[in-house]
Formats: sequence, structure tokens, C-alpha cells
Amino acid sequence: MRSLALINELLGQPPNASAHGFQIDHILEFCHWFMAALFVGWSVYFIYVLIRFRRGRHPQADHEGVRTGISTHLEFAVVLIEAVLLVGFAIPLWGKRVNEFPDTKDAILVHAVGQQFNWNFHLPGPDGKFGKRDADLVTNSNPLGLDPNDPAGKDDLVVLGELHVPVDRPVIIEVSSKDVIHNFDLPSMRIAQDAIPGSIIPMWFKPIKTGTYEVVCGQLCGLGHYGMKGTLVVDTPADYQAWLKERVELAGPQTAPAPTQRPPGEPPVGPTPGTVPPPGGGNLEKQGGPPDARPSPQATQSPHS
Ligand SMILES: [Cu+2]
Repeated sequence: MRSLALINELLGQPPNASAHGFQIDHILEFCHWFMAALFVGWSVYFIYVLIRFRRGRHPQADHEGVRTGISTHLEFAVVLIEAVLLVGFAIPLWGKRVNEFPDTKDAILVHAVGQQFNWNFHLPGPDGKFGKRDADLVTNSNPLGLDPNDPAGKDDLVVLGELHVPVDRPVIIEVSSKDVIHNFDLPSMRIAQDAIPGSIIPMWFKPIKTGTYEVVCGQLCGLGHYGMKGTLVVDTPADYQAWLKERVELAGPQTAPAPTQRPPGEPPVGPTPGTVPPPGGGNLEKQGGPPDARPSPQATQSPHS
């Protein structure tokens, strides 16, 4: 079986590092071999037909065609195998992924928010509670729009690009986006989820191997899409605690600036360099401002700048 699984590796799949990943790998492996068999089968048949029914031997076309039922049987077998794959394996596995979430008590909870072209991670901090977020409060120094008046948000952690999780514990990630549709993809964990502005969609996995893995954006989301990568570090429980502690110390007491004030020296709000506003992006919100990721200069410009 091991050598059969090599087809996934040959096609560029990184080694699996999650508890459920082997099931995905088995389906992929079967599909790849099945497609290879179909490809070879159809190619051989095509060449056979070209030679067997060449014009030199059959100057006159036969309008009646095939007289045996073999092609019908073959087609039916292919459809049957595909139906079994879909109904017997793929849909039940997908059902398990979306219906059987782990208990939030033993899981690590993280919010992942995509933006052109980065992943922000929001962690609840020592109190275990996520602070309120509001798109109207988004600034360069408060990329997720954390509400400074919400006590639950005082100890929250916001990290850019690199997420740490402990090994052997389920991780639930709530995925959303600040601007366009992205896709939070963890190839090594065999899981991906679209990040859709205005929706919060949970996904979960359980890492079983420590290491550093890639987080990528799986939807073509703009000019910088190719560079929209992050890192997922799966730590031992001790390393994870050390990382958390370090992040909490680095963050210090959270004093997010009031929404309309910008810290001295911070550039005025405007489009991130290299981004292209979506077509008609100027009229998406109620006050006529662009989407929350790029607040309009009039709406949030500092009175001091
Ligand atoms: Cu993206």
C-alpha cells in the first residue's frame, strides 16, 4: 500500500500532519490511480480505433456503429465507481468534518482573518474570551478592529502571519476576511476553508506532528496572492505555553487607540501599497465607504494629520 501512496507524493502533496488527513490521502490516492487507469484505458482504445477503422480498410462509413453492449457496460462501471467514491467516501468524510466538531473545552480556538495579502490571527488571551471586533474600528495599528472598551478584548492577542498551536489537541479556526474572498489552506493538515467577507466559518483539525507548516491562500485574491503565505508552527505543549507567554508579554497591556485617532508617525489610512480596489468598491457600505479593510480617508482620517 505504501508504494501505491507514492502517487500523492509524486504529485507534490506534502506529508500529512493531521489526525484525519490519512482519510483524505486514501481518497486522493484512489482517485489518482483511477484517473491514471482511465487515462491509459481511453488512450489505448483511441489508438486502437484509429487503426482498426482507418479509411484504407473501411472506405465506406458504417452508420450502424457498435453492435455489442460492451461500451454501455464500461461506461456504467465508471459511473458506478465514481458514485461509490462520492456517496460512499467523500460525502461521509466531508459530513464528519463539518458536523462533528470537537468540544470547545479541550480545543484551541483561533480566529483567522484574511486580508490582501496576509493572515491575521486573533487569540483570546489568558481569559479565554475573544473581545468584540468592529469593522469600523479597523486601523493600521488595530488591524482587526478590536473594541478597546470591551474588557474581554484587553488581553487578546493579534499576531500577523505566524500561528502556534500545541500538538495532539484539536484546533478550531473561525475563518473570515476583511476584503475579498480568500481561502485559508493548510495543505499539511489536509484542510482548507474559504474566507468570505461578512461570514465566519469554522474549520477544525488535530495536528499530530510537531513542526513548521505552510499556511497559504487558496483563492486567487489579487495581485499579491502568490505571496499570501503564513506559518503554522505545531509546538510541544511546553513550547506552546512559552510562545503564548512571550506573546502576552510583548503585547503588554492593550491600549488600542480610539478609532479616529492615529498614533504619531503612523501613515494616514489608505490602500495598502500594491493593492487594487475591487471594481465599484467605493459604494459597498451603508455610508458609501469602501469595504472595512480600506476605510475611506474621509471616514477615519486623523484630525491630527
Ligand atoms: Cu488571499
